Amino acid sequence: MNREITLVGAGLVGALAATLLAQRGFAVSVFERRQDPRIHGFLGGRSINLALAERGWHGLRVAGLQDRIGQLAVMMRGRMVHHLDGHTELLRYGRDDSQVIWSVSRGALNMALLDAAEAAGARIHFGQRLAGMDWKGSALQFLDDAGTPRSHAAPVVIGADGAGSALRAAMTAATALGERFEPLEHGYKELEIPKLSDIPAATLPPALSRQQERGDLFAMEPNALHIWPRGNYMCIALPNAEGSFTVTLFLPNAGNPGFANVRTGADARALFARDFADALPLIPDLERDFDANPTGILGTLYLDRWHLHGRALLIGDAAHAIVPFHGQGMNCGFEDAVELAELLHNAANDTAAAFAEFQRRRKPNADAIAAMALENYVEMRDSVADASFLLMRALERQLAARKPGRFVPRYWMVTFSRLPYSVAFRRGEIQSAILRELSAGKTALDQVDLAHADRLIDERLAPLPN
Ligand code: FAD
Ligand code: E1W
Repeated sequence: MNREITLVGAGLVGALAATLLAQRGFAVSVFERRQDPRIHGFLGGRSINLALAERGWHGLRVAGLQDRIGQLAVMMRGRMVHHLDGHTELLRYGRDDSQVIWSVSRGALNMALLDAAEAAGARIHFGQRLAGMDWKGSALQFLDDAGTPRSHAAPVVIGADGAGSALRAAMTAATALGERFEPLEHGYKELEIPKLSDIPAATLPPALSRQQERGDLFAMEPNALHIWPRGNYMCIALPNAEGSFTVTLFLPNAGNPGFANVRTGADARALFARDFADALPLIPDLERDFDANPTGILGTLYLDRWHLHGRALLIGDAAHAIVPFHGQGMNCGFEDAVELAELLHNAANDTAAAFAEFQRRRKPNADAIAAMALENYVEMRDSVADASFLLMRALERQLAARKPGRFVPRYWMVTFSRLPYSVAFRRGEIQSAILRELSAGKTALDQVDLAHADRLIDERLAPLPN
């Protein structure tokens, strides 16, 4: 088969795929729109972070990057819920510290992946934006920042160029892909809580002033994902290794509060003073960040097909962008990269078959995590939830302890395992039905018939593989 592969996009997924393919002997060329972040900096120096979970770690492990990224990652044991009255509670994600997630810098992770791709032999061309593809001549057309065109012969091309994929547009021009984008009615804005020593002392509450004098690095608990759930909207904050937190405000686009009404930094300050009062003194540059940073849009991208015969394939967000509320977009894209490298490595000379098989294996999983990510937004925002919801959560933990490997909370299957997302989704539905049945009409855990629970679980849920 043709051992030459061209990738478009050297973001998280493209750089990992380039690494894995180059490590398997492919001659890999990568074209990336941005300049090399190792020379020019990343995203104007804004520190944005992501939650890395087991699926993502697996990809990094296969690429040989676990130790390097492990140095940079901050453990998050659970969600720290900030209630409206200012009190906080830590809700553990897993059973113990063996089940946690990690906050990593997007820029540092991307740069480590670029190093790994080049070390494995991939050639990365920066400042090259895909503008189109001549399918008859098998030539990709790129433009640099000065508008100078460049043509690159590419019999096989992989698009890892993100949600707004230019390769997807070029493929669509040749064959309809059945594309559908479902926008979410909510957007987001990124803000920053600096490391404690960088917050002006005058604005700090007394307890934090004392911690600042003591030389503490972080202004809040570092080993948690902080959440301010407020019903129809929320804030989250993830820690950065150097002591800051990246805050993301999620708001509806319309209504109140909504981005159509919260338009300026001053509007945002008023919203924070009312709804996120404990966070406000920690965000000294609120107005500046709010005015300077773009309002991000969110949604889910569905395609009927991800590939054009053996010629082109989409992976990562280019194929299946999802809403961020499960923290799985990159994790899912890393699974794509691992699966693709394996399939191409084992495909004797039939790229078309490998691409078709990739879609057959990955599409049901992409659809499942897309659905679960949407569901999680609702759960996140009202985690001040009602009594019946809390009873079901408590019961879920009890059943997980009673029936390990059989009743496994959906969040655990998604986050701490590599079970296919489609399996997590299906078993999650069965488990929800069991929880509803067992808790109907009950107000406390000790009223639940556990013998009945055992029977339902044994009947409806086969044991999971190891
Ligand atoms: P991208 O990261 O978008 O990379 C695409 C690359 O292609 C970029 O480098 C871009 O410059 C390049 N490119 C684009 N167009 C062209 C072109 N025409 N020519 C050449 N190059 C081009 N996921 C998680 O797992 N955990 C999280 O906690 C998490 N949090 C998130 C929070 C928010 C607010 C959002 C919006 C997303 C979050 N995600 C998270 C999802 C995650 O960001 C994406 O799934 C991930 O970045 C997808 O990687 P990618 O490489 O496919 O695309
Ligand atoms: C995680 C952006 C982002 C990333 C995440 C998560 C959330 C909410 C968001 C889901 C979660 C890690 N989540 N957290 N607590 N309950 N569910 O687990 O990545 Cl908004």
